[in-house]
Amino acid sequence: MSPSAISSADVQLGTNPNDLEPHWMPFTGNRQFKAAPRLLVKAKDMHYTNADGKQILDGTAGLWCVNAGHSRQPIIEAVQKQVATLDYAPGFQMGHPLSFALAARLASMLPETLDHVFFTNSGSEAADTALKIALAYHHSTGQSSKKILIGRSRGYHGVGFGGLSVGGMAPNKKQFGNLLGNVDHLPHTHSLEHNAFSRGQPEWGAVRAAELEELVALHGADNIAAVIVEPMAGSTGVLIPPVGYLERLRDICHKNNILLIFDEVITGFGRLGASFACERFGVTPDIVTLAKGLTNATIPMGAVVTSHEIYDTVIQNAAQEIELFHGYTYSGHPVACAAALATLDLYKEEELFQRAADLEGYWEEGVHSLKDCRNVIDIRNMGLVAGIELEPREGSPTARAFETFLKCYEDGVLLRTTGDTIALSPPLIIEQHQIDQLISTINKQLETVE
Ligand code: PXG
Ligand code: PLP
Repeated sequence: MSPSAISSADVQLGTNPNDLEPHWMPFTGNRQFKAAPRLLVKAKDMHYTNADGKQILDGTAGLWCVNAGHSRQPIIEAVQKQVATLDYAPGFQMGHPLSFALAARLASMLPETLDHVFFTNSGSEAADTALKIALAYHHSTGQSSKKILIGRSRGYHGVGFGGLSVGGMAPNKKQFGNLLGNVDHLPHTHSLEHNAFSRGQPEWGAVRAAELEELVALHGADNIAAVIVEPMAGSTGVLIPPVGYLERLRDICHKNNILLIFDEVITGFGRLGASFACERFGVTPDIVTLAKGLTNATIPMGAVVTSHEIYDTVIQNAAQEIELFHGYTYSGHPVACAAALATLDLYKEEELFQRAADLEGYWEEGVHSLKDCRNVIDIRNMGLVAGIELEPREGSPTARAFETFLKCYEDGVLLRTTGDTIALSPPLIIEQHQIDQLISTINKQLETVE
């Protein structure tokens, strides 16, 4: 078959193992996958269809991103219409109406002070952009010594050099050396000793925010540009912020003229039963990063939302015409903007953020019913997210969770695992009986994993 004859779901792969070889897959055991591939060919609402024609219940909203469920008609139509009307427009020194409409829409959804939007194509680009904006802001005020970026142990901010440097997931970093200088890390807040099987926010842990004062004492406030954290750490295995923790970070940043960045790539768009984590926790950062649920993952897109104070400072103090030397070919891509606008309409029309809040109690009962399952050492939840942590198997950490993932997949349910934690984050349209299916499948399969 000539390459031009190949089209998406019609491709018949797998008959020849070499078919899979050329694609270097991301964050995947390539050898393992290619020896026993798991190919998805279709999706609708809560389900994938795999290459064997089997229905798979999506317990992870793809990769935490398909919040309104799969292949939703209004988003499909918006994308089809846009691609046929204005496929692309240059974003540098030119514009098109949809990106302005989308920026205004996002600003109206976030806390009042967060009202200027810079578009990217992914969460990784959003993280790197946010860090660069923080540096540019201090540069604009003449405080160029403020260069240190502080992240957190176990944090995930994507895979660009900036996000990876402030990130704190060891396996993601160790192949790449020291990365950026001028970086330090807060400790994470996870503690089985104090917080195992907490429901919602754990009581213990605000004390870990006080470490920021230590870092300020160590480096000097004059040298620190920004602190970046996920309000709820997702990728590392669902760590819910302890009561008072985010407030304390906010307070210390205020006092020391350090910008606070919330990476809401996962927590945005209803995941925690509110539009954004900053709304749920009542803590407003200076910068928010978004991606994933922004377009329901139909078309890749990310965004950085900053306060008007940051925007005004960088814009008004610029000596040159172009105030910020940063941007991507596809920043504010018209098709992505159309997908995002249709997605935000759908969230609103179906009140999906409220739906996540309404389901939280049922979800919490469901996930905590797994407490006595084999090897379970912790369960954490909030909104429509849960982490189920397993005791690592001696000598082969992560194997237990991965085997559970494989078995559940065979049994018609898609999970995500990270280390020895099973992470659940279904589309917000999930029905109670589907929550029951998800929980009962995990319950059954956990008992079969040694
Ligand atoms: N920040 C946060 C908080 C994220 O969770 C990114 C940035 C990077 O976004 P992109 O779009 O560049 O991937 C993320 C992404 C998982 C998993 O299951 C998590 C992410 C992506 C893929 C898988 O652990 N988070
Ligand atoms: N590499 C080269 C050679 C380029 O010309 C460009 C953009 O013009 C890039 C990388 C950056 O690509 P993007 O703007 O899609 O991030």
